[in-house]
Amino acid sequence: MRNKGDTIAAIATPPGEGGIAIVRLSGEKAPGILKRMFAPKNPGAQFTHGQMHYGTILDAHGQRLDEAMAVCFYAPRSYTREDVCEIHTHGGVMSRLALEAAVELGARPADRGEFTYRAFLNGRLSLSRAEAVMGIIGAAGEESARRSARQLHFGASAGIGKCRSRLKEMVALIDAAADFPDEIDESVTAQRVKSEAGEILKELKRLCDRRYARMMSDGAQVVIAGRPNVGKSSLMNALLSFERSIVSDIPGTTRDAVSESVTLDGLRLTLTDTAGLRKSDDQIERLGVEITQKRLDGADVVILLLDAEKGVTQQDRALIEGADERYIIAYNKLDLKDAPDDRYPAVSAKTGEGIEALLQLVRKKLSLDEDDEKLLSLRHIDCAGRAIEALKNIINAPEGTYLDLMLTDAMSALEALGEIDGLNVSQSVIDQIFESFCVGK
Ligand SMILES: Nc1nc2c(ncn2[C@@H]2O[C@H](COP(=O)(O)OP(=O)(O)OP(=O)(O)O)[C@@H](O)[C@H]2O)c(=O)[nH]1
Ligand SMILES: [Mg+2]
Repeated sequence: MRNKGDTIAAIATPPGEGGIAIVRLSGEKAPGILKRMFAPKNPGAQFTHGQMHYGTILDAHGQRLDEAMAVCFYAPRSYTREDVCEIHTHGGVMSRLALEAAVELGARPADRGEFTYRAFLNGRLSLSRAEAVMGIIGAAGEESARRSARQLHFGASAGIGKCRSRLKEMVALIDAAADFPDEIDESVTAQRVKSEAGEILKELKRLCDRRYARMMSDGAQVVIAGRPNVGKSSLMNALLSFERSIVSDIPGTTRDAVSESVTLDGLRLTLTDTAGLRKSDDQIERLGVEITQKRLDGADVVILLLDAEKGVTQQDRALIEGADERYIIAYNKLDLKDAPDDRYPAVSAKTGEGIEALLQLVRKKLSLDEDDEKLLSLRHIDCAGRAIEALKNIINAPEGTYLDLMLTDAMSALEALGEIDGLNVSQSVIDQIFESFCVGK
């Protein structure tokens, strides 16, 4: 990030046409620049904190550009804790002209995430809260937006906060044993430290769920598989409520993976219809089956479809044997024939019967329980992972290990967890985080 003494400016709204676009300035010179490029209708307007004014935007040479609204938020009561001014112009070209005027009058175009970076530097947001801002903006569906908003409000995770407190108590315990060697038995303390390390480690493991974090940021992968002609493409279309995949009664119709996004109870899913699984002499179909296999490996949930009319064939049995806990096995074509047994749920892609219940099973498999403490960001999971390694050293320390060594590991664990909120994080890590932001945030 460049000089933090500069006054920065950017368009904070998405590019393109829109009713309104917001040009935002932050820094010492912001109110002065605003006064030169915005003429309020009421010439005596004082630009009091948070009060919106109607007026005209002018370019750097005082030429009238457009009607607009403008507002000032004075330090420290602003997003960045600096003086912030916003000009609400019409969307499209006009916002760009207003930004150019601000730059000509002395503002510098903001880098990616620079407003939020300043909020972080000025102590308004911890690093994990700043990351939550990004999580909200780029959320894959309502569910992850809601959870990122909670992270913005409460910090990365209440669970991490508790682990940090427990680690601090552990450090105090070791310190006390070192200070009063005659009164406190070192081996008893070592045992207590080990058992506490075990408890904290268990809690951290619960909070670190990479699959959950990935699903929150990218959405979940749901793959429909089965042998040819069982109705995979028909099910795909039924789940999407439109004809995305080609359906025909010729086995081997789908030869490539066909994906589409849907939202299920606020969570974004990528649904993938695949080529039917069978041995084939056709080279293209064989390639299709290879692709299916890859998609199956990366799936969060697999719907393995069987044909109720044909019953479970030898080929189905092989597929069922390969199923793991991610699989939902279901009969299709319930309208033609009742399911041969009640081991698996049954649907009809044709009539829609059972589809709602199938979706609920998918939801259950994704196990988005109400555990709000789980970490959302892979960076946070990496930090917690380093704490876990340090705790393992304590737990596995041989009998008679000096408490000093345990202290070093406890301190490393504490430091690793502190990095989640930005304590002792290197500048390059911070830069990397804010560079993933968009300009104007
Ligand atoms: N009656 C009935 N027919 C269905 C149902 N689902 C699919 N079919 C029919 O079964 C045939 C195969 O359907 P597809 O959806 O193309 O099957 P698929 O599994 O995608 O087949 P491949 O792409 O070849 O692997 C078509 O003639 C569909 O109309 C259903 O629920 N009921
Ligand atoms: Mg198909």
